[in-house]
Amino acid sequence: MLIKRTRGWEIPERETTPESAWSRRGVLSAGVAAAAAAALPAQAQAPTGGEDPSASLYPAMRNMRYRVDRELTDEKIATTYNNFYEFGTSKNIWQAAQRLPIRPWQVQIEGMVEQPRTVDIDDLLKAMKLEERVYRFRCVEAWAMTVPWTGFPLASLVEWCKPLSSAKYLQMETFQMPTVAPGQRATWYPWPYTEGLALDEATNELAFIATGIYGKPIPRQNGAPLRLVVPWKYGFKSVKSLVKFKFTDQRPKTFWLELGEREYGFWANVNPRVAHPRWSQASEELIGKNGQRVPSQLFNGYGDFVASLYENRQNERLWA
Ligand SMILES: Nc1nc2c(c(=O)[nH]1)N[C@H]1C(S)=C(S)[C@@H](COP(=O)(O)O)O[C@H]1N2
Ligand SMILES: [Mo]
Repeated sequence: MLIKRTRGWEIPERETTPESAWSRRGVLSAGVAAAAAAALPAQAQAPTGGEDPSASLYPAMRNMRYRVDRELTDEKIATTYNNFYEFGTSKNIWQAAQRLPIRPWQVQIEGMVEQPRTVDIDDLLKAMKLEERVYRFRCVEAWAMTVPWTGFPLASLVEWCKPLSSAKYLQMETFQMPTVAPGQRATWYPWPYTEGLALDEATNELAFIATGIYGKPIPRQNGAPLRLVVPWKYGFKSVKSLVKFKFTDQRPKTFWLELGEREYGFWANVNPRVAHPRWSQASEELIGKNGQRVPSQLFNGYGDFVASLYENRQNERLWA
């Protein structure tokens, strides 16, 4: 079927489906919603991993500015088909990931900021306004999902961190716990998993920190308790289980770039016309849809939001 591409903000609000999130958070009073959540403890929890002290923050209201012309991936598939090398190189790491302790969880803010600080995840969650966004997600391995993320714009976190005007990049780091994460005992990988964005990318409205998916706290296998989501870039940029945000004027080294400069660059924007050295990026498999493949899109379909970031970077290797 041919679908006319409509920019998210061109769709009038009244045409959009009133999601359960709207009624549950918007129409019910906070007290009633809290009581309802208390009556349904099983539903309020992540599918795996048990109690989460932030469970009552979910679901958050969906932001209808970000729309996709695809069905959501089944929650079961999005939470059992994962890339998380800290727990193994297969897609089937969700059980191994349950060993990750996600409380207490401290996040360090360092580098070129007015005041370096350490913040507890639950204090950070209180400081940020949560919303839900449905984004396409495109792995460099040519598979794709459509996930309802809950969290906050990375721009809000950047603002909260008060970077100095000299800062040009934001480096983000995953935990390092080789006793918990068997993959980190493989010493040939450059642990901890590190990623980075230029600061104008980090403050682009699409760049998101996810703390939940499918209206619940994010499960460990998907990057609890907080992970990056940059939907116009290949999935490996969307670094999981973050413990550090560092503002710097140096382009950060990144995990995949250190492993293979030829295959994985810093910018890693989706481009169907630029093949990976070992496979085509022209199309992608929709995970959980019986092997269905669809054409891939420049910037994963988000060019209206992000293409301008790269107009003055044409001399860079922008794709993969
Ligand atoms: N720390 C860490 N973050 C990571 C990865 C990883 O191995 N470790 N894999 C990346 C890759 S390649 C992809 S495709 C996505 C997968 O996210 P998902 O499992 O939630 O779909 O996470 C990214 N973030
Ligand atoms: Mo990926």
